[in-house]
Amino acid sequence: MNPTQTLTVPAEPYGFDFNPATCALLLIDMQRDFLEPGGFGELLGNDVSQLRRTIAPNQRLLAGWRSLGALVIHTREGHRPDLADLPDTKRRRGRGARGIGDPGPMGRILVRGEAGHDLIPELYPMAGEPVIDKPGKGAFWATDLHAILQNRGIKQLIVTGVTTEVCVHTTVREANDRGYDCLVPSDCVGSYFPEFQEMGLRMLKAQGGIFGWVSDSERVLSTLAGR
Ligand code: C5J
Repeated sequence: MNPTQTLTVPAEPYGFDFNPATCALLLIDMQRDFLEPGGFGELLGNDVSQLRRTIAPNQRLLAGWRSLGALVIHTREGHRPDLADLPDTKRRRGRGARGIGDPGPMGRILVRGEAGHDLIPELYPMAGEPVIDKPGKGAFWATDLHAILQNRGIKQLIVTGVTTEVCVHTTVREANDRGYDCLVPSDCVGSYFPEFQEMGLRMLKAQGGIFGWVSDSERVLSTLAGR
């Protein structure tokens, strides 16, 4: 990687200038319980195909990013097995028959170490790629993500994953307040709800990019290929 090379990805509301040496690809919560048929997400009545359409674009983007030798970071939402890091408010929220820590289709729901908590095999981390275990929706809250990014000299993030309006949005907002520029490729983020997908993306880039930029995986990969 050329540490001085600035690339520009066509994006909305305007081109996103970045340098892969100081930009990380951050994949949010591509976990089996959210994406796989038979997981917790589907048990709640959600249509997992809305999230699964993000797998192939993420695979292509991840392969392109890895080929540069640029930083890749993965996150997982979940809790300690004793649930000591689970706020009572989050445990009670939803009033569903089954909640966090209860037995689910792929082990205890959103508990670290359980099968459903793991990342999907299609996007599994490679050796050396940090995996951030986060108890909240945002990837900065109660994690060492900011320290890792600072230590690596990262100034910008390409944020992908699920779900658009929850953990992706919360993370982009947290990143924005900490001084990172964020680009979100629209085909690499997914929501169970099409209307939230659309509005979530519109909110990110509104008002001149109030939280960041929106593009897509093809435009990012074409920019990398033409460098
Ligand atoms: C994520 C959620 N990852 N929707 N979690 O967005 O609860």
